[in-house]
Amino acid sequence: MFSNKMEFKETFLRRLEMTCGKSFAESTKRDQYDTLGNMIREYVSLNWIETKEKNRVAKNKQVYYLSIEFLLGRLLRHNLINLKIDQVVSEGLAELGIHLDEIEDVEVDAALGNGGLGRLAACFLDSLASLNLPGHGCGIRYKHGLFEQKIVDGYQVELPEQWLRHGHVWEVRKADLSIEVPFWGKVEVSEENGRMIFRHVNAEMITAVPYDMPVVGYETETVNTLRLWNAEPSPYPINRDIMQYKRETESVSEFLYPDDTHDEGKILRLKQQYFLVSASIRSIVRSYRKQYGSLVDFHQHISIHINDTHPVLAIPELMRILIDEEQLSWDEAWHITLNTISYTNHTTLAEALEKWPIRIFQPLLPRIYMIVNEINERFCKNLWDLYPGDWNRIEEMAIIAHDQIKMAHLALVGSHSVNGVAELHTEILKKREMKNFYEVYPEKFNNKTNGITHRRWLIKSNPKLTDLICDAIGNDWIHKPELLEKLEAFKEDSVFLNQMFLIKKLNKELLAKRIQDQTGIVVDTSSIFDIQVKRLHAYKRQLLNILHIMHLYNRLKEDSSFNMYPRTFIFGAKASPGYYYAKKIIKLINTVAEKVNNDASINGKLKVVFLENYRVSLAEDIFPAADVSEQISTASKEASGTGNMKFMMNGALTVGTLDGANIEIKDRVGDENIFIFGLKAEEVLNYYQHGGYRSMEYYHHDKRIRKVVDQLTNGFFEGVEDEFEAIYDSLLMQNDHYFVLRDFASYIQIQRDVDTAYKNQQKWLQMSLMNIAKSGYFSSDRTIEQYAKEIWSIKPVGQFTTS
Ligand code: 26V
Repeated sequence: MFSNKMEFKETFLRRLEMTCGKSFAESTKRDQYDTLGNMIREYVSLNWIETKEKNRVAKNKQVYYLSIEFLLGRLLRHNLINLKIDQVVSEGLAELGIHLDEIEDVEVDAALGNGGLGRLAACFLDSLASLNLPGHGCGIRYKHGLFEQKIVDGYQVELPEQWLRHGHVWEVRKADLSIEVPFWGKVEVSEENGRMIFRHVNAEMITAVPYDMPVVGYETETVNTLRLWNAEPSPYPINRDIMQYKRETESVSEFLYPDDTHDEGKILRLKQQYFLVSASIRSIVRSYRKQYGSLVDFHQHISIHINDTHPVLAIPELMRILIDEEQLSWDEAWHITLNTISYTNHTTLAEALEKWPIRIFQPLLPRIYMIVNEINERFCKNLWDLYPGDWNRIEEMAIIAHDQIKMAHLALVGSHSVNGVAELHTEILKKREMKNFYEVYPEKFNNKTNGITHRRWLIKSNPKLTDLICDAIGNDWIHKPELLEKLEAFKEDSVFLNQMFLIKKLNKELLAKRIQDQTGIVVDTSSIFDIQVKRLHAYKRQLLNILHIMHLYNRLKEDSSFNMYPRTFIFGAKASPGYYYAKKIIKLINTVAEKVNNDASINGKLKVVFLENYRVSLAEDIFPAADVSEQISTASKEASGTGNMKFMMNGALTVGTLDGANIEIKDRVGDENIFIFGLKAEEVLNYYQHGGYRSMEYYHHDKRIRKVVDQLTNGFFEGVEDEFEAIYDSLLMQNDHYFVLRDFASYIQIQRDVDTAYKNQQKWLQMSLMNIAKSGYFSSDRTIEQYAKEIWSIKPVGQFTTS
């Protein structure tokens, strides 16, 4: 299509006129973006076709990653980089007087996810393609992604997100590949030639229309597919009001669920889950049948991974196809299903474990319910053989109990592999949360510590640091990120360290400008940029951070000689719309910011910034500018965390608890290059089990704590005396479930250590360097290689015929 700058410019100008029907002079930034996006998508289409063809001919085993979320962010620059044409394009555009940055800003993030789980899925797609692995994503094409957040008077306000308003250049609608997904109705059972026949009758159909997006690997010819399903009215006849039917149908792919905290609309969530699963599995089976005919060797050519329990109905759906359509026996079908499906657990929080009341499940999915019931009965029978008479254990482990279906139990029973997302998390699953299951199926459990794609989170987001690294150690690390270790050789190189410092400073200036544009707050770029960005949740303890800031403010006010290095605390976080407590924390952060930022007497030593609408594209500007990374969850609660890895890779130092992947970061950088504080997981879990914690005692015995806690309600924040009662109560009346006061003193101390360390610039830069050098392990390429080898048994696609 184009192989140099000249050709690019010619093609671009011609296409612009053709597609927009305007001259270049008349064209808008959006016209230019659309033209470029369409060009790039077409540019990859040959390799896209060839990747499919190659996999088919070589009969490669393929993996399908089923996920209710894919938090992709923007794709233009990402694709340009992976195709290695970013330079040709940006130079070509520059000669036409166009800045690629400005065109990039036209693109709205594809925000089809809430946080870590969805972003992980997006990083995995990038690694699969970049490692030439045959792996595809299956998800839902939500009309509205995660809500847009505005801060009004310190409060979160949610607006519906509209990423499809101007269309989406990266997708291709494939209406001819649509699938009809049945809901409601009845199952008629009959017997024919000694075989039970199940017929799902009077079902209401929803049409699932696939939209495919190319997933381009870095410097490879592999182009995998992300297939997102759109819910549309079916052409099948229905017996009710057509308008109502249309509305209900379309609502299935209308909104991404921001959480499960509300009962209302739960049925819609279950519909979404079956819609995703049924459409995905049936389209996989359809193309499999076309190639192989029978399904008896399905598991040898196909792996289906379920990202958390949301797609767990893949298990009964595959059973249904194998039994009802393929006429296999239960045992044959079970063998194939078990060997096809693998499952990742992403949380141990009880409130996040999915359960469905039978009264909702059975009428909506009658045939699927029958199969789940059969799986449960057979499983309970096995348990009875293993633990005769142990009713309690069987009741606890059953898939269906007390009129509820437990999705995690179904996943554990129906898949051959169950993994946690960091070492500690996997140990907690094995020893505590899923102990009973581990006893029955020890061979299923394994760990796959999360990772992040260094292509987006270093190469794309921090080009200056990338260039510096390449100048120092060459380019090999891009394909083998563990080679970043070579940077260790520069530990005593003051020229190199100084360049690191200058790059950090430039990145901080860029962020400072953004902060000023967005909030009007002027921040000092020579202060420490101390950042906590992640979903707002009590267990992540943004509260600990903001109470500590209040403490620092108190110190500065009380004692004019109190010596602290100037610090800018930056927050970004969305709270679930129904999560009252989380919203109060946002208001508290903004209230503290207001007070501190406007108090001239502290000489700008402290600044507090809340950046609204935290999302992937904003994150890309934040991580490169961070000095300190806040990873302060209550130990045992954060399954892994992945923001921690993004900060580390950009040279920020972690202030963290021994939780999730923080532990593995510490193991790699060493105690001297990280700031660890607080209770350990074992201690937290013991408190939960045996009691013994009284938050009130910490309040009474530590006057620093007493002061900040009292300030929540004593009029210290003028005009909002009642605002923070719920927070006050959680700390004192409800005994501080997340141990904020318990860890407070230790947090103050570690933050003093940070202050001291930062004052020694050379030392700080060395620590920062060590973090970058050891971050290669946390590339999702390593994670995906482990999944490919140890769970999926898939191998890279061979060389292309055209190359
Ligand atoms: C979901 C919900 C929904 C109901 C309200 C409370 C609540 C709390 C937590 C969750 C988390 C759902 C699963 C999830 O997103 N887990 C995250 O997965 C990341 C990728 O593995 C991991 O890095 C994070 O530590 C983990 O929280």
